[in-house]
Amino acid sequence: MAGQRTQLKGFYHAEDRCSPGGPVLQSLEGVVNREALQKNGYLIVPGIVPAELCREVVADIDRHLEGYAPPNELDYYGMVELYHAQSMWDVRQHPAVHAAFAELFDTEKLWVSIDRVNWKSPLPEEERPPKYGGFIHWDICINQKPRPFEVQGVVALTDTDADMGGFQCMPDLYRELDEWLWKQPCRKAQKSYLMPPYDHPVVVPEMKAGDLLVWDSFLPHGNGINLGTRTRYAQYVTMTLPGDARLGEERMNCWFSNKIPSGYAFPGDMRMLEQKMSFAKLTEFGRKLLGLVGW
Ligand SMILES: O=C(O)CCC(=O)C(=O)O
Repeated sequence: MAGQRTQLKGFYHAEDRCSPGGPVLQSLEGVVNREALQKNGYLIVPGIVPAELCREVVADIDRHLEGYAPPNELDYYGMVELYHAQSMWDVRQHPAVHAAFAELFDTEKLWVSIDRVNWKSPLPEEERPPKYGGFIHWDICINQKPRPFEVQGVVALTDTDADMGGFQCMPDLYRELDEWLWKQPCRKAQKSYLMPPYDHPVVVPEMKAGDLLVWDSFLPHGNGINLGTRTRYAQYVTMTLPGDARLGEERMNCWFSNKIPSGYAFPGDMRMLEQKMSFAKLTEFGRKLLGLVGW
């Protein structure tokens, strides 16, 4: 295992914002801060996705949303039903993104999630102050013992200040989760959404374009309301250990037919725009990350 990690510890192109002289190669060692993940429930890997690639995803989101804003798509959460743009697959198969997750999982043998993007425009003046402060939830059953190692991730595609409705979370509650669960009236039927007023402080990390934020699925999290002046653009990306052959086939189908991934969370786009497009090109590496070929 150790040998495998050393091999993976390669390098990634840090963005020119880090080095004004142009892109440089930087080691991932020490950049993936496992301690932060343990302590706060999340970590940020700075500048891991190149600026050009972020701009391409932003352009694809804008194209997808052109002339279209039905309430079910541009909802309160900002989720956009776009899954298969080439640019999005290029983020998923970007070697540095994989290297970051490989550091966390201690193995390069991973599958990448097929997930959507986020677009959240500033709240119109007439709707301010907002009635809500965004949402906080969990996507998994938090009563599991022992806790499985599951992480989720989001890439900021543009600079995202703390007032722009981006990722928000409760590190204090993450640290006290066991005690807190114990005090709940019915631990088995624990609701996955927390309702305000909250008992724990909400932390909103600022992110720069190209930053990857990875959080432990046991961290209560969500996103906020955009009270800034710029739109939030983000792409969700995470990795997991490979699943079985049936799941591999389902994923292949999803990619090949530009379908929505299975699961209650993904309603899909009513216009079926993606289904009319050809499937995204995968690198050899991307084929492994999809599960089309073995590692
Ligand atoms: O928009 C975000 O950064 C958080 C999204 C979220 O809550 C989720 O993916 O479960």
